[in-house]
Amino acid sequence: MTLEKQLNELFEKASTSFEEASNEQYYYALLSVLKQRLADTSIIQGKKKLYYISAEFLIGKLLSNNLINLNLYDEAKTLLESHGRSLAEIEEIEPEPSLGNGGLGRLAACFLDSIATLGLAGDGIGLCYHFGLFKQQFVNHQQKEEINPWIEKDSWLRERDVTFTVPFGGFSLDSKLYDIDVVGYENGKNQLHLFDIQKVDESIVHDGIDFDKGNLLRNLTLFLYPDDSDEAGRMLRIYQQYFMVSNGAQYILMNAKKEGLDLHKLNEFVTIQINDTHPTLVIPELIRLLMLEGIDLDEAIAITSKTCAYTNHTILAEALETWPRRFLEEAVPHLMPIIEALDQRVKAHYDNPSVAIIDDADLVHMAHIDIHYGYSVNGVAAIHTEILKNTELKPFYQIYPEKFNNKTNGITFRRWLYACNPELDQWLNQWIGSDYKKDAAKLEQLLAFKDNKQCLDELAAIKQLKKKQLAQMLKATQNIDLDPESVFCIQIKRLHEYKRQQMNALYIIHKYFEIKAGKLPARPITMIFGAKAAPAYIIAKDIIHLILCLSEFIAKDPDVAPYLKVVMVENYNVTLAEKLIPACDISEQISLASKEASGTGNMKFMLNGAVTLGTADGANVEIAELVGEQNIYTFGESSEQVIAHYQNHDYISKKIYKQEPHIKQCVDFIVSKELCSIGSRKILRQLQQELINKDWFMTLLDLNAYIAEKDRCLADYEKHEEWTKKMLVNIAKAGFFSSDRTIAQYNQDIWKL
Ligand code: Z15
Repeated sequence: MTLEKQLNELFEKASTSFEEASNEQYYYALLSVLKQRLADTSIIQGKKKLYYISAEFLIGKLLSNNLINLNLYDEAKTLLESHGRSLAEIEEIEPEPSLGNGGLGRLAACFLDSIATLGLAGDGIGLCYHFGLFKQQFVNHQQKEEINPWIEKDSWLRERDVTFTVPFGGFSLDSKLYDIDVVGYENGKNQLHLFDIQKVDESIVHDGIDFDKGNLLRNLTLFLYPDDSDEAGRMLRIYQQYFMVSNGAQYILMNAKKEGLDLHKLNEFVTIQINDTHPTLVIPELIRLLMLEGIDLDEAIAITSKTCAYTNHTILAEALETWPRRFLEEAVPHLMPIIEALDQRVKAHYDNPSVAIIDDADLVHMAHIDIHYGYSVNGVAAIHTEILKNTELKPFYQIYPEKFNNKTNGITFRRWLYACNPELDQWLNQWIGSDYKKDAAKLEQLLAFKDNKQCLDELAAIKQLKKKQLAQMLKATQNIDLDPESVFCIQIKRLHEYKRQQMNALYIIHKYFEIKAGKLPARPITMIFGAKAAPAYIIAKDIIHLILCLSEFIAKDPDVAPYLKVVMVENYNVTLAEKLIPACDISEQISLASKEASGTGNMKFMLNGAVTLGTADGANVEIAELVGEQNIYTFGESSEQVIAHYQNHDYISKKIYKQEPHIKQCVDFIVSKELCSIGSRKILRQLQQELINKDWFMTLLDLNAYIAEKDRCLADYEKHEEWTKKMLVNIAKAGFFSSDRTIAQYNQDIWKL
């Protein structure tokens, strides 16, 4: 049956028509039709199955994604257009499930898309948070958090008839399972299993995102923890993590038994990928459950160790989870004998306190459990894996060199090209055909048209169009005025000191001084930010305050406003990223070298024809190797230099502040009376002092190099044709960053499905 016929039937039932139906009616009709099509899609089968366990799956809206993968996108588009509607306006009705914080959660979502697209049997296991990552509002130039509900009566969730009992110290909780179908691009489907508790009480939330954290029975799955690369050492988080993995492990064993598999050979039929340390307790839990099946401790440990593999996503000390032993004793006392047994085995083998599971301070190191009792440890970009092997996890690498491997991250082109930039997709189809959709490496064929004037003109025109579309959208939704003729520099990512949004803010202050002094840029510059700060991360919130104050201050200065504009979009999320990325000229990837494990926004920008301005960090390094130095702007100290500064304690920001008058001038402007009259003197002072006296992530170290390279980049932007060539080369070389490639490598080296 055609989409048209199915929608028509639904509209008739609701006494409406293609002409009269509201966008809402269109959305829910499409949802219902697609859910049926998904239900009719066959589940991918295989002898061995992957379970990707993750506390976060930042799936974003699913309407366009599912239309594309079910091969209904063109049909839907044409149908809607014939009735004067657009997919974009109907998609606005869909709430975004923000079930993740940032890169790690979005990566998990891209991976599910690629796993299904490659026809691999692999399900996600996570939690059904009732409120996704908070909604961000700006009030008085400051971030305010609001709840972010997404579950409606009709949604992509499918209620399953599956429940497990999860034991905790002193009580137990029954679970309820919801599934979301994950359909591959022109392939069968897998599932994302999201576990919930039976009775969630949404009413206990009051005043922003505060709630009674003591009432576990009612609030376990209420919220996603709003921290990214930052540990929130709260008790509730342990309960969430154990609830997730116990349900996951019980689900895996239930299926294994249903299929009559030999549990002694579980590793031949099942592999579990542990996404960062958050699901680590699956290891002792699986051991416990295998023992309940009559398997002895030694064998249960051996089976589990051959089944579980671990991905590390960060070297930031504050993100490497450790739990005080007494927390675990309280929450999951039944796991403690197993964790202790695991620890004793390590201590019996290795006389090295740095690889212990339980350290002298009685802290339990989650990553250490994963590395000793998993069969693979991978980093997420080449440089990151090297740092793990040579620095962060060196003692482990010496014990288990064979376990360590790199899997450079990737992104799904279905969402980050076809869905968000259909114009660019069309252009690609015209110049190189559509083979690249199944084999991203084919994008390199574009290089043949590097000197083709028409090809370049069309590319430049698409960028211009996407900038205009963004301007219209931001005007309509946030009353922001953008000049599409200006150059768009975009930095969108979680707010964190190591990502150095504050360095970008200092560049803005530098430009402000230049313009004031009569040194005008060749064309107006628009600096666009989007970022949420963890609610408890004070400095991050202070940086947001600075950016919002600068934005207003510059807009009000008639000398400067025509040349410089600072925009911070409210509530940056996946949906906004899909609009911002295609409109970007310069992609800001300016983290302190060694600190950004990979980054994935950098890949999305490149694929959409932005040129990277970045440090030699994470996947930027691999982007630079691919595109060549002509087509990227790199600056700043290397990861080796930065690591040496930390080891030698020889970075002292105050020294730079005192020695470099221009840097001092920029830093001191943070507390100028102009800015303090717009914002809070106390907050701005606090931030300025932080930069002078601590600056843990070395903002001042690279500021001069950043200013010089950004200015060179902006000057090159004026060489129109050369710039468009750079855009083309970036697109042509982006094929490597398809998550289809990443997943093929995970499968070949780790999962062997
Ligand atoms: C997170 O988003 C990332 C790492 C973490 O340890 C946590 Cl808790 C959250 C990010 C990295 O910062 C980023 O560099 C990487 O691209 C992403 O994970 C996916 O690997």
